[in-house]
Amino acid sequence: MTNFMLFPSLMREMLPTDYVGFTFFVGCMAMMAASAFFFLSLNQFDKKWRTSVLVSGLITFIAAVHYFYMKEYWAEFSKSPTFFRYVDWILTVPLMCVEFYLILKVAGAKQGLLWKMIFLSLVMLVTGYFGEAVDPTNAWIWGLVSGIAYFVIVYEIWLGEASKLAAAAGGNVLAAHKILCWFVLVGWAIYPLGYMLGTDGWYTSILGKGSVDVAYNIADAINKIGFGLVIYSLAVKSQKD
Ligand SMILES: *C/C=C(C)/C=C/C=C(C)/C=C/C1=C(C)CCCC1(C)C
Repeated sequence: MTNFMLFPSLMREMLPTDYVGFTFFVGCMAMMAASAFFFLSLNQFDKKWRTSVLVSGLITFIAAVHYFYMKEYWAEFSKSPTFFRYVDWILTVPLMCVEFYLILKVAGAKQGLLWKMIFLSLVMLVTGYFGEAVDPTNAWIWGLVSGIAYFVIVYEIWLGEASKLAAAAGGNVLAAHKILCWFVLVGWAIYPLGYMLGTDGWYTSILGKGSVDVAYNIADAINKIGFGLVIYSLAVKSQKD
């Protein structure tokens, strides 16, 4: 029989100690609020910046919908919604690459840079999914490959072509690019940490086990909403001068 129960979270008591469930709920509300904020602000921007702010809103909106499903999945099964998690990332991380590309376009960024970043992020995420969901006995190997792709992304934006374009653009774009670089270096580093807390590997004896979902939920809130706000304030500043 088909299960028509849309809101498992309403069918049972939420325990005050359910920190994972709590962060799923708060994450869902925060993503919805951020999306409303970005979408409703669109009218104040001219064409050049509207697309960037629109993409910020799409990122948090896609996440809001996935968080809605993830919080219900958690309420129903008390298991990590790994599938929804990675579908969300596969859609939103390439959109973050689009954001980098859009703000660097003023300095002459080529589409090749965009595809390179998207390719690297897909390698990072697909190998991560294999480590968590398909072949967890080799989690550390998949995590290592994923981590290498992550470092190439970090290199590309901090020292590679993207950083040179940002330097050439100067001004507000350079300042915003720098902040986004810190998001990728520090904010994104929470994800591999969460991965190591949630999978078994040589690192388990050092780190122990923890809630992969709490780590991912905190990281998503910082990275998706914070990243979007950096773009938003870049658009506000650039419009003034
Ligand atoms: C909005 C979602 C974002 C910004 C997700 C980012 C995800 C990562 C940077 C994930 C990275 C991983 C590694 C570097 C190694 C272990 C496997 C992953 C996929 C968790």
